[in-house]
Amino acid sequence: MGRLPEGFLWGGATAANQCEGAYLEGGRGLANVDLIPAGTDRQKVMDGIKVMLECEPGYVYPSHEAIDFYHHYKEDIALFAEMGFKCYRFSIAWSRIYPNGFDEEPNEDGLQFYEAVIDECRKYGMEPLVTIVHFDVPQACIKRFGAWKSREMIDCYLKYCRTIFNRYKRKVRYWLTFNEINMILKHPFLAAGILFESGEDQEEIKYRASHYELVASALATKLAHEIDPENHVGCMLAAGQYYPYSCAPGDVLTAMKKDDENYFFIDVQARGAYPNYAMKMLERKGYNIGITEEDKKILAENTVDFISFSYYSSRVASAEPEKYSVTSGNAFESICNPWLETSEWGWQIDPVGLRITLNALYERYQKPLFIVENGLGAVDTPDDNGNVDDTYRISYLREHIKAMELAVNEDGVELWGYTTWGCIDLVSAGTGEMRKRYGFIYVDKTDDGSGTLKRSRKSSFNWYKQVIASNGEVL
Ligand code: BGP
Repeated sequence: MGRLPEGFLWGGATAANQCEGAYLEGGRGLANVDLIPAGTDRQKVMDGIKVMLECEPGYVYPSHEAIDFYHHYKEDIALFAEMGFKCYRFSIAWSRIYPNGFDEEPNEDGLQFYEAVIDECRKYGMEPLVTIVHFDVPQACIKRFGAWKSREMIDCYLKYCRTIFNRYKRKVRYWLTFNEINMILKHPFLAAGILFESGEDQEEIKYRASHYELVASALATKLAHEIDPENHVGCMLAAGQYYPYSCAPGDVLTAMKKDDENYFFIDVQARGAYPNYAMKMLERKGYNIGITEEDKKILAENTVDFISFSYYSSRVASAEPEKYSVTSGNAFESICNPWLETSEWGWQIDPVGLRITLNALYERYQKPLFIVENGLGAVDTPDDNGNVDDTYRISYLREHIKAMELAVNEDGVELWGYTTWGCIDLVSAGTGEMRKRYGFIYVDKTDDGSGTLKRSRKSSFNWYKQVIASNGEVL
């Protein structure tokens, strides 16, 4: 395969709540992500249907220990460095910095923890790519303001941003404002701490909360640039192009409309204004989401520098969806694509779809792109010697990297980097399971909480190392 441009940022990605554990250590406050249990009620809590604002007896909360990255970060980052990572994407837990979200002063212990993580990356020449919010909202903000239902969250968020932008100035140059910002439409409690009262129009609330996040994202972009003009700020979309089920015009139109529902967020963040189709939708539904003239100015003047996204699969839509069976990959319902294979968790596998998505995003926005999540969640079974031979993961990644290289070298897409999801095994966001693994590094921990937390290299570890060393040529 062709090589990628010099300086291409190869690496891996994690999120605080899925790997750190130590949920109450170092002065950390509780957050929505600590209140989402594993098991059958997980979905209802993530969707804001079952209210769980305190940890309840009888439930297991996977974020509380996760893989204990909090106490293992040096060992873990050393392993990333051994693979040759040029970049490590991680998130800061908001409630480690501001335990309640609205505290007067930040929590020094939390600031020091991330400083140590960042310094460790820098020691190995690894660029930190920091997600400011990866789904987390301090519990106290949910109780006091109803989380992102309220405009007051913008000030809390900006205070947090100001603190971390100043503290990590010149050490961190790449920032993402909100992980998978469109996830708020699918799992509002997981993604934004939102709960619903009876009689509320849930969709209207989701769009209002989205609006506050979009304004907060634009103001954070402004602030990051003021504090250090060398900061690069990106948005982050759960992406995956919709295909029409057939060439029937109704299917094509439906697929286009389904894409708009997701691109809406990035249209605002990258172009600086609500697109007409969104304004029409809000008008048609009679939603008042509180957009002010001042908001419009903020959005227009502070667009993002680059567009990042997660990609796990393409999606399929039809004007008559009831005729077909559905599958759901990364929360986005889709008609089953008969041309594709499916993972053990029902996510369809489509490397060509990555090339299509890269082209679609680049054509639409003409801004640099960054793939910040991609990977295969699978059951890994260590052999008698404890080795995991994850050839299935290698083939998944190989095909996706090939498609990415074609998008860059044949189609001319400007792409800054590629960080695979869950470069070390961690808790699944969707299911709360440990057995859904994505890593190059195996972590000895099971769903019942047992295990030594010992880390070991899978076959994909050495494979990815050679991919990075050859800058994508040897796959
Ligand atoms: C995205 C999230 C990640 C991650 C990934 C894989 O939605 O940004 O946090 O977990 O999907 O999903 P899952 O963990 O459900 O397999």
